[in-house]
Amino acid sequence: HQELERIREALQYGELRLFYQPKVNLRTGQVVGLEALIRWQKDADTLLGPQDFLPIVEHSPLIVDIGEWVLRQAIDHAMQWREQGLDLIVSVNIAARHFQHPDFLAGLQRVLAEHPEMPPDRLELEILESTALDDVLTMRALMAECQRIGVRFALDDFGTGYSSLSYLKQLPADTLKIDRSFVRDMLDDQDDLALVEGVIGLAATFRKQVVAEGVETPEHGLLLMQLECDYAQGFGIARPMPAEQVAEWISSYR
Ligand code: G
Ligand code: G
Ligand code: NA
Repeated sequence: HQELERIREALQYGELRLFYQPKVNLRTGQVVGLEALIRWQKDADTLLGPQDFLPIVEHSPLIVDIGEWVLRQAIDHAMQWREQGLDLIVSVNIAARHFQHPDFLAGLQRVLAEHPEMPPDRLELEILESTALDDVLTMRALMAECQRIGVRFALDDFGTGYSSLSYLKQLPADTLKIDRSFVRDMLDDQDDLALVEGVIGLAATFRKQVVAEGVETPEHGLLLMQLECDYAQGFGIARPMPAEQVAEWISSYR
């Protein structure tokens, strides 16, 4: 497939880049971490988002190569920020096919071994709630093996899958990320508000941290604070930015 070959070249020629979106603690206002978001700089004026090219590679082995590149690049950036005195958790989105690949754990260990100064607990892997529910027993075992080396897990787009309470109890996730569609509409829609409140309550019950995604306005932030949500991420705080802008953005925040 020609498109797939073109994306393989993009990886080889260094056209893939990571942008980062900050995550802030709603109680302290501190920047606690960043989510790595992949982009394809196809030419000087064309920056493609993940939805423009990841679906093409999602079912090909190339997703594993891209996934390992993302992990390595994100850890490189995290190390650069650490050298500047910034202790941040870097979150990386992991595709289902990459996570379920038999070599995932070995690949993760290899990347971490290349960076012995990187504390594994400063790396968080985001997997979709729907992926985690695919085969709960297998996923639980995979997550537990990764946690044994110290990395954290977040369940992404939480609320869009069908997590039963018993599944949630079985999955060793550290963090729930409330899907941005619920956060976006919670000010106008009682059902979405109830869902946001419900996920925050679930997180408290299961002693997990909770992040609201898609926080676009101060009103969203204020309500989330009142609901005692731990963390927020969204355009209202910052848009995803190139790695080179992160340190300066953090120093000017607040
Ligand atoms: O950055 P943007 O909002 O366009 O991202 C859209 C979706 O693509 C998000 O749901 C995000 O989880 C996913 N995504 C972004 N970067 C990566 C990545 O490096 N790997 C994988 N597998 N998914 C990503
Ligand atoms: O959960 P997921 O990894 O899909 O979320 C990351 C994606 O969401 C990125 O593509 C990012 O650009 C997008 N995003 C981040 N904050 C906001 C926001 O406040 N509003 C909207 N509409 N999209 C956002
Ligand atoms: Na994500």
